[in-house]
Amino acid sequence: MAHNQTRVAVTRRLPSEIELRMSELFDVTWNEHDRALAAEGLAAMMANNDVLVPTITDRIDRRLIEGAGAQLKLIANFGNGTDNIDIDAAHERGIIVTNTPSVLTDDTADMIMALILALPRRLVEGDRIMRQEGAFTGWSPNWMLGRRLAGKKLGIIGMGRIGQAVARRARAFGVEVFYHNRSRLHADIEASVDATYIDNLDRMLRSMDIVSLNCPHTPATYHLLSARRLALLQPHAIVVNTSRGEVIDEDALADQLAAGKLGGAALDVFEREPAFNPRLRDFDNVILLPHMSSATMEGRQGMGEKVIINIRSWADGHRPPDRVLPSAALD
Ligand code: 8YV
Repeated sequence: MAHNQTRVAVTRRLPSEIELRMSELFDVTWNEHDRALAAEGLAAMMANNDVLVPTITDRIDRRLIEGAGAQLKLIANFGNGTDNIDIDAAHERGIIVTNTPSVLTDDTADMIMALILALPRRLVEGDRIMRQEGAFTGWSPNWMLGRRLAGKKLGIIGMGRIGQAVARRARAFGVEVFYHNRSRLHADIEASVDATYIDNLDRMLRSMDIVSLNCPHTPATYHLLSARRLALLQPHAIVVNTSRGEVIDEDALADQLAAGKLGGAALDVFEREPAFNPRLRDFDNVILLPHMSSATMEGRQGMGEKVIINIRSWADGHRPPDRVLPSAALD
């Protein structure tokens, strides 16, 4: 199929350079209003386009996939995680699904490191104080004491690209790194990230000062940090979640914080996004971010370029480079 005959529907506005290039290459339908589409809007886009470019705000479930026009052959997700798409249903219908890996690894790892620094050093709390007229009355020895990072133990859950990038950064700050993963890393990679594998998640949780969630959301990782597991953490431990809200039982986390049994939490993702448990606003030892860990101009540009490359390869009759297979969706 000639590229400019490929009909592509894009569910959200993208960086302008990417939109321009896509308009040159393909016959594109845009969502001009840039508001998340309801199921009917998505169904309309899937009824007569060859390619759908969704984002995390679009739930492409089995019903939508089964109701799609026969011409829909590619779902080129603008995003790394694909838990918004029913990969099995797409596979059964012969629809290829692709994602945008690697281009947001460094940005996400930088944000995780920023949160690992910000929470124990009370960065956001300090800023909040300065914005309140008269709240800062002058220095004193016991003012705003936090906790030192060097020498602490970080437990990374999910040691893929992002987990490894976090490990490298944390080592530079003198942090001892441990990880839990479905399978142990190859010895060379493990040595290069200087991290110790712990096969039993419960055992790892009991001894960490910081826990970072870097695994995808799958049926196997839903509520991986359950009430029972959160209770295994040390009372000073902090939890950083930039993966998916569903990986933590958010209500149990709020209970644990309210009971003073946790050192704190830094959350960029939420179980019922964009909604979240409002009790989380009450705690000074919680940092809340609006799903922005990968939000850099360079990252979004890279994601857009990946989407274009995936569509072009498919339109040329090649296998798109970033295919997501049903088995990989369970990783
Ligand atoms: C993206 C993300 O911005 O790529 C991911 O998996 O979580 C985000 O950082 C979002 O998914 C875009 O669709």
